[in-house]
Amino acid sequence: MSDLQHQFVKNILLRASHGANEQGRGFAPANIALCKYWGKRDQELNLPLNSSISISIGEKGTLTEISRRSSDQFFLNDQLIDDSNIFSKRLSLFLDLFRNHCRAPGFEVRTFNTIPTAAGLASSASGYAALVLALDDLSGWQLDRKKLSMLARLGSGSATRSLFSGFVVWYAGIAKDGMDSYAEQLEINWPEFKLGLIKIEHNAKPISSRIAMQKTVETSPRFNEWPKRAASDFNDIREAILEYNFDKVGQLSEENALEMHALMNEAIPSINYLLPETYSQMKKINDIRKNGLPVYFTIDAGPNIKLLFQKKHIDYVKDEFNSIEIINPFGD
Ligand code: 2P0
Repeated sequence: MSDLQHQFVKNILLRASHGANEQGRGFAPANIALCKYWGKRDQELNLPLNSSISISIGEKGTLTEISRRSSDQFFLNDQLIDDSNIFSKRLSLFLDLFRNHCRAPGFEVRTFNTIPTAAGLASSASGYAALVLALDDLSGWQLDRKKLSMLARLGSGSATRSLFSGFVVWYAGIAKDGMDSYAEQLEINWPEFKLGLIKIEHNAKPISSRIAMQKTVETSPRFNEWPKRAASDFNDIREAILEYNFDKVGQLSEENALEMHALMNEAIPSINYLLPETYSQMKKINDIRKNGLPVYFTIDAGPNIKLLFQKKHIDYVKDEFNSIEIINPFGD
């Protein structure tokens, strides 16, 4: 990891408390962006070009336990991960930032994903968020969630938002040192707001989201339009959430996702995560809406669809989408 990243961590930990537990534990939920993060203004500090908004998915996420060891050992759902694995390498590099601060040459990290494997949800967001919570517990730093969100950001941008439940905003910030780019929760309780995961069968991702994001920034001819568009979506979606305006949240979120995918398609070479089945489900959702039922979708860097709907329509949604997995971000 770079000097810049080490300095950033040092700044965050400057006034942290010090304790030492045998083991640290943390849980963080996965999150789904309604206003997408797509593009970085700084790759080392993972600073985004635009602010984003997400919804955390309740109890589905990652639980992580961490202990000090002489060298690194990582387990995923009780399976030892080979240290040549890309997941291990990225984790080791991230932990390099904390070895001195935690007085540990190595760490044993045990990660358990409670995200349904069939849901096709990325686990890096909840993974890095749970990890910084576990590190904080191990070392007794007692950092607030805002600071922890900034540490998680160094692992993965979307992890910034996984330190909170419910609706979460991640401010892009403008400072070069990244100290104004953090997440916070919107004080909203909206049990009517439901999500449904529609899994589309597929093999491996054609390209990682990190690379796809960068390629879009570098080669998509219209990418210069995105920061302004995303800034306006961010304000409008946040306002719609604060007004509990479901249709506005749904409409704007769907359009925001479609624009992100359009920009990826226009990259050179073109990037397309969507499969024929994704398009037919999108059409189905559109048709249902034309018939008067307010259902919307969002899609991330993969072919799966996340349906946005209201509790009062749950029976209809379950009938229409047989294998849908219902998520209750605010409980039942
Ligand atoms: C998001 N995605 O806002 C967007 C929408 C995917 C589509 O953030 O390079 O794994 O680690 O900061 O967070 C996925 O990208 O990228 C992502 P890095 P990340 O959720």
